[in-house]
Amino acid sequence: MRPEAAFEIRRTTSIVADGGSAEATAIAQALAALLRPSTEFALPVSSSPADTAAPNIFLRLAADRASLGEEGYDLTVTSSAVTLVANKPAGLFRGMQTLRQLLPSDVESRVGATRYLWDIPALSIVDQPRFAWRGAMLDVARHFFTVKEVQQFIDLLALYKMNVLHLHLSDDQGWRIAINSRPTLTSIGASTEVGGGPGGFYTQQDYQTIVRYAQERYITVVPEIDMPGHTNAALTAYPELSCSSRPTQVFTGIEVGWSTFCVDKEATYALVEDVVREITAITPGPYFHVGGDEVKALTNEQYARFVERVQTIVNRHGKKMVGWEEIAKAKLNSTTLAQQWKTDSAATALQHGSKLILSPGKKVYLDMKYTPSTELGLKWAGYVEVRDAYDWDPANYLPGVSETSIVGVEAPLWSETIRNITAAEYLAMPRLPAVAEVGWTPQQRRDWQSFRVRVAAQVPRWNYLGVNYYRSPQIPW
Ligand code: TNX
Repeated sequence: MRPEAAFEIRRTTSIVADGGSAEATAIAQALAALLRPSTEFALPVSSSPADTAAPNIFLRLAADRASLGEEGYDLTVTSSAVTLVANKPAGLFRGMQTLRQLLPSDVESRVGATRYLWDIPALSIVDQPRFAWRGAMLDVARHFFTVKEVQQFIDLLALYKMNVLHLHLSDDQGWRIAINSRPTLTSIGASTEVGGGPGGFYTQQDYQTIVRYAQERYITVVPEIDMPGHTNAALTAYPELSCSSRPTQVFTGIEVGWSTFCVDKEATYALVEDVVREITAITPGPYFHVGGDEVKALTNEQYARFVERVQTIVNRHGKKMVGWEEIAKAKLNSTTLAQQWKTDSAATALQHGSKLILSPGKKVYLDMKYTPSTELGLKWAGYVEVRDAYDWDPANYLPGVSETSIVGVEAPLWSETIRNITAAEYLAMPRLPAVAEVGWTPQQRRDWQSFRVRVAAQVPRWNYLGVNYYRSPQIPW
């Protein structure tokens, strides 16, 4: 049987946003912008094709395709047309990433690639994600990352159809977002970082730039202010919120678990109120992450009382609470999400009716070393090679936790040992695409042997994009 002829992008091709909706048009424009530098074609975006005889690309939002859900898409490629249909704009955006993957990798070139043919193989795909939450976390507190670096990280998430960027905005070593009613949080609390570097913080405008950049890629930003522990930076600005009230020193080391807000002081809740109010006001997504991990300086009763009160504050500001799994010691409500990173508290969280985000350290912690000889990273959860990150089933990982209790998976990248985006990429690639596939593709269609070949084929793209990666011996590069 002869394979069907491929679609070929020509100079005369139009990108047609069917129906001309603002969202479909913006996605069509993003596709035109992606294609322009490499192909040197200035493809028109319109609501009807400039040349009906040309091979055209159609993007369509179809109200009658509810079965495609929030992010599913239906892609058909023949020699005469590309037709991408989705029920929701996010689905068109995800489908556009598939189209991007189907094009020759030279499409990623930012200068004219002298190429003969911009072809897309004939095919038809109906595709949608297994889990609604497919995320990565960037710790901008231990080391600060610039807005541009965060955008580079978002680009990687978008390429692999992830939809959540969790920003760890505060920790013992730094407070990284301006709170206008509490200027010292950043004027004092952002002044350094692990190792004693200059630190830094985002103005609210910077944060909104990040949020908008993510939003354009259908990625939800989940801001985290870690409390009541991991709060030394805040306590350098507000020493009166520690139980001892003694001035606190800036901290540039990496030990955890020793700092805490004094949970018996009303002033603590006044601060939390100001912080939650200001951050939720500039966060369009439905979540606010309160951290809650590793508090060794409080009793369980004190800890639970704090988390319950903060849950009320977060909910009153219209957001659902997310916290690290330790929050299950408190009474959670059913809209709260518990993020599992060890294994011990899943059952309790489920009893509250809360759902889980799975971030098991041994599988998806992007800051774990790949092998003993990896220079960057930590190793408390073990070494995490690419296959470890790929070859596990979220629905089969924690005893008593099945598919319906899991909202999804998230890969945290803690930054004690990484100082810039190049180092972040080395740890994220190729484990981040591995976790992306754990989150997107149903278990029965996942296969390590297939993944390792497909991920190797990504390298020319990473080279064009300037993305650093670990040359794992498990991958046939
Ligand atoms: C544990 S995972 C932490 C972080 C560290 C990380 C390093 C979690 C909720 N807390 O404070 O940065 O290990 O891997």
